Order: sequence, then structure tokens, then C-alpha cells
Amino acid sequence: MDTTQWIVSGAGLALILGIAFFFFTSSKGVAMSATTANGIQTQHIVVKGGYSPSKINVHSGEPVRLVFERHETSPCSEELLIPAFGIKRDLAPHAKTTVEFTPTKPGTYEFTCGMNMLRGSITVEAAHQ
Ligand SMILES: [Cu+2]
Repeated sequence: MDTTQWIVSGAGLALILGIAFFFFTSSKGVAMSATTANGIQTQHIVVKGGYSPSKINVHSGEPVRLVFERHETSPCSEELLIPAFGIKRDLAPHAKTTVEFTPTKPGTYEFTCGMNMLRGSITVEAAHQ
């Protein structure tokens, strides 16, 4: 390869790495702390080929409201399970579905689609003093 080809290949590689980095660091893997309003810890979660954000941080002892906004009709995501809090709900396509529970014990609890393919987790931290 001559110099021009090296530069073009290098630029292409840099672009691919940049895109991969962008997707890796946006939404997935970054834990979001729920926002508290009127004593309720609230987090919106977009459902489209996965959950974003997929990691939620909340505090123990205060009600949690998760608003799932499902932006697809794929059968994979139509059911939502949060077994630790006894939640099993159908998510209507292109609509919001709200689930509420109050965590009482710190720990990390999974939520998944009905097939256990899409996954997220709720980390419950110690109660506010
Ligand atoms: Cu699924």
C-alpha cells in the first residue's frame, strides 16, 4: 500500500472505532440515578432492542416509578418481568407503561423481557438518612 492508502485505511479504522466507542458509551452500561419528585424516584426507560438506560440506581425505602416507553412492536420486548418485585407486565407498543414498587433491601435486581433476552438491572442503595 502507498501512503494515501494507509491514510484512507487509517481514517476508516478511526471512524469505525469512533462509532463503536460512541455506541458503547452512550446509554448501555451507564447507570442512571432515578430523579426524585414528590417523594417518588422516577426513571424513564426507552424499550427498543434493549432497555436504555439498562442500569438504574435507586435508594431503598422510597417508592420507585419506572416508566417504560416501548418504541417498537418486536415481540421480544412485549413482556416485562421484574421478579424481585413481583412485576409481570405487558408493554403496549408505542406507549408508556408505568410500574411502581418500593424497594426495602439494598441489592441489585434484574429486569428482563419475557424471554430473558433483554436485560437490565436496578441497583438499590442504602436508604437516605
Ligand atoms: Cu425477548
